[in-house]
Amino acid sequence: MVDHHGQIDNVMHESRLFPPPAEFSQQARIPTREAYDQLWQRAADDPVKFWEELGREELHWFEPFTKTLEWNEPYAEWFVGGKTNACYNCVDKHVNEGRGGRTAIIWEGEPGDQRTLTYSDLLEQVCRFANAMKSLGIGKGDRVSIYMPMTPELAIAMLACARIGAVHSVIFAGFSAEAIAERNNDAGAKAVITADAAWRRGKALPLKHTVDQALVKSPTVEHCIVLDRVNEAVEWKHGRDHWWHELVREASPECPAEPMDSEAPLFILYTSGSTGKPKGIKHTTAGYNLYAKKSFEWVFDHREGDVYWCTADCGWITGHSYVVYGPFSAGATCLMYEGAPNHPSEDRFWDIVERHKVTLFYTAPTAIRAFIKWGNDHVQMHDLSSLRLLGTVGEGINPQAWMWYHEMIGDEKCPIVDTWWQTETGGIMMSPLPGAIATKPGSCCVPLPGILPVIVDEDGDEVGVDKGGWLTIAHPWPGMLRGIWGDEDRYQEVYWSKVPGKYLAGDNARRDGDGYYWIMGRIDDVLNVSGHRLSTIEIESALVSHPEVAEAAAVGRPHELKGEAVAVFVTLKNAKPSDELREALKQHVRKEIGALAQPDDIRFTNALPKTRSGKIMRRLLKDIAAGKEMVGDTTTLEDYSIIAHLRDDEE
Ligand code: 6R9
Repeated sequence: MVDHHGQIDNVMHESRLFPPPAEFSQQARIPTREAYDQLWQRAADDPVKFWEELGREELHWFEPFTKTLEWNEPYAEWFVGGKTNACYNCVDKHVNEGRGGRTAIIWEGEPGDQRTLTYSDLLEQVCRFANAMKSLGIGKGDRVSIYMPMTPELAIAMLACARIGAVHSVIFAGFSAEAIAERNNDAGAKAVITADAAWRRGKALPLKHTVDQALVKSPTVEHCIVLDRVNEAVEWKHGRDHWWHELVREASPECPAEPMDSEAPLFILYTSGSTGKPKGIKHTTAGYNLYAKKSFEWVFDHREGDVYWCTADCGWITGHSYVVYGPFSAGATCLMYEGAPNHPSEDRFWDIVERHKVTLFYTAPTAIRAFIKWGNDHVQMHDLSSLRLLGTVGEGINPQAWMWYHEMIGDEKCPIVDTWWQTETGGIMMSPLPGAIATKPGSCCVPLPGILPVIVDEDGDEVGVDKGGWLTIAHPWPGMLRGIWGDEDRYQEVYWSKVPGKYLAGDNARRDGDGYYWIMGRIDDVLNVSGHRLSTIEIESALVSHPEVAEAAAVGRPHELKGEAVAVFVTLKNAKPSDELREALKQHVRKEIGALAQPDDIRFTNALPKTRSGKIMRRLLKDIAAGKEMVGDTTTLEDYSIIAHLRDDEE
């Protein structure tokens, strides 16, 4: 029985079950629990054969592969010997098979401007831009940073790189010049693609200006291509800078896709780990492409006629796999929106859903919490009856927010897919299959076919039902990362050293008696702020680079909208604590990393609590930041008086 009035908001005790709506299941790709069980079991019995068949059927091959998997732990090669092209699979395939007239992108700019591109239009624009890059000498294997607003050109730039075999590295357009330079240098980028500016809540963010500052410190970058989005005045370095529109005007609309080795790098995407330096997660061509396509089809149950909207920015993995590579490979019609959800008012998303008759909607819990706060009126003034499926990603969704999404947005008739995955996994690993799996609010439910999760203890032994432990994956899968750009050791160490033979995800999880998975947060010092991964050490490094800061510790604390907020504890060299300094430090972190890492709270203290061996006691700081009266184990604390002092310094 479904209990709509359960009071529980604690995922440890959540037991409500929401079966898939019958009308949804009837038409679904995977229509029953039995069908899912059979498919999953068949894949689990022989994962290599399972992926071999899909690999042959689902991708276009210039040359067929000769071996499905070459596994030398921790190095996987999928579809060895084959040649394919991710851009071809996303675009040409549809045009060549008679689907060129289908809408690929429905785009809405923040000021309200709109564009629609068919798959044929997309092909032409991708080819022109690919030729434009070639004319600058950019080709196979070159790295290209992309720092752009959510415009069709962002997707076009990614696809054009894939087409010519260049490796893209998309940098979210909120990152600072420092962060861009760090990524350019780590990847050895040859070019940067950007725009004059981006619209954000009616203001123009000067992207080109930020890139100019980064390029002073990016010696490998030879070219900067600039999209004229906002018509802002920009500085220009002749020879280095090129207008997008001028390049494509002269470029030919024909550009055959480059046959790429299955394992040729497709992109690098930087994400935070538990050290100060961001990791360049490397994904390759065929396996990633296949996994993005199949997971998209399974999880969103996509079919012709759907209007699919994933609200993620292409600066994150969700934008790579579920704005670009997954949906385009599946021939979907994708909505892309450039701006903020509350511009010009808090109903912007629902206005878009109504006007474009969106059927599949995928967003993040942090957005859902904002919608709840803004109030139901903004939702109720719109007709959302086109929706047939809702999804979430980026962090756990608490059952209360889940219920609001289910009732207020889904009108109790849309399955909710709570999708667990990571930059490293390439695609969704666990999620309810919407036609087959009854959902539980707060649970990401079950693994996708071909995915074998195992929860283990610190000795690597599998734990029992309802016992928390480390989430690992027991068998390689095509979408898995292939390494960290330029850092083999770190790849081995982070993901493969603690639990031999299994991929260590970095999350805690438990599996309940029905076989449902519940994600219980990170095992490392990675924060999840509004669904974005931040490294505590990265924030600390930024703080200590300020001349007045002696030492800093960053921790997460619960936050109503962001999920986690950044709280930092700072000891100063000579300066006296002041509100001005507090503000200056916030701005400093913003400059060093970007607005998303700006601390919410800064507390000044004479000393940080440390163990006798000198480790900062983060757990204790976490409790203090969260305002908890009782703090956990302090027996190893070196100087107990510090705690009293830290508590006194409430803001
Ligand atoms: C896709 C993405 C990955 C980390 C991951 C986990 C958290 C993501 C989640 C979730 C609970 C979900 N996470 N989805 N936690 N339920 N449905 O977000 O990639 O930015 O690399 O973050 O996000 O902690 O390990 P990424």
